Amino acid sequence: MTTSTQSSVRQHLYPSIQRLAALITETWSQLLDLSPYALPDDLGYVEGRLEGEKLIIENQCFQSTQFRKMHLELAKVGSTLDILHCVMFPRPEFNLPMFGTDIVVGRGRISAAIVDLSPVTANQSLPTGYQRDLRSLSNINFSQPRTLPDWGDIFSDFCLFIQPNGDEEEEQFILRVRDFLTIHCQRARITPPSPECRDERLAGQLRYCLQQQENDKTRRVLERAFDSDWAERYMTTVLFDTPELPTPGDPIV
Ligand code: BLA
Repeated sequence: MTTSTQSSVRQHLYPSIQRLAALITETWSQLLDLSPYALPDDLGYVEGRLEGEKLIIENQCFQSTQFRKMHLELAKVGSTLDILHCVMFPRPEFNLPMFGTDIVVGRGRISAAIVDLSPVTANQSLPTGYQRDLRSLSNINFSQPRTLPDWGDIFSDFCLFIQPNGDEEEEQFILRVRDFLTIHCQRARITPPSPECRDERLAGQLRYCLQQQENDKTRRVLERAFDSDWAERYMTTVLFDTPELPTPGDPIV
């Protein structure tokens, strides 16, 4: 399978978004056993209009042994807004956190850049191996940290949320996402299934998705380009669909 097809939207996006998108799909295909994940038929590639400007959304979606769904979304709103959104939903049989990253570019510069490995256990802490790996990363000081909104208490203590200041900080952010993603894929490969805690992890994933659905800024962009029913359906079926019980055909253990 190929993950490198140049999409129509991709080459028109802000350069750091293009770079991070390529890095994510390369890392996935190098470190995980990818197979396709089907999105609802009409939601893979979508176009809407936002106050006269065209909104184009392009989705790439995979699954693997450890992940139910790995989603990379690239969106362009006319010439005003470029967005990269990525979430990896683990199969709940594995003791793995949620990986999430989002870059929002407005008026030619990044306004929000966030990356996290977010816990889904009842005690809301990351597995000890993750904590060790994340703690061993070098310290980077970004000049403009941002404050998380109230719903952001799903994120871990390692969450990085900034407005990068200049090319150098954008590059540092991309390298930090690469660090988080590499740690995640490598940990996932050596994590054996432990099905006894799956319900607890499912509850944690559900909480993560419900709180992400509270992000009014995302919802508003989608509502203006489409309508509120469409935005609701998109947020609950594509961006943050709540996990289901596995069916007998699922490729696990
Ligand atoms: C912020 N997300 C935003 C903003 C916009 C979007 C316009 C405001 C930018 C700013 O505050 O500077 C829009 N993001 C979108 C849209 C999509 C998207 C339309 O992904 C998809 C179609 N958001 C995520 C993920 C995380 C996330 C995975 O999708 C984190 C892992 C976080 N986005 C996030 C946070 C904010 C944000 C924390 C700031 C919210 C706030 O300050 O209230």
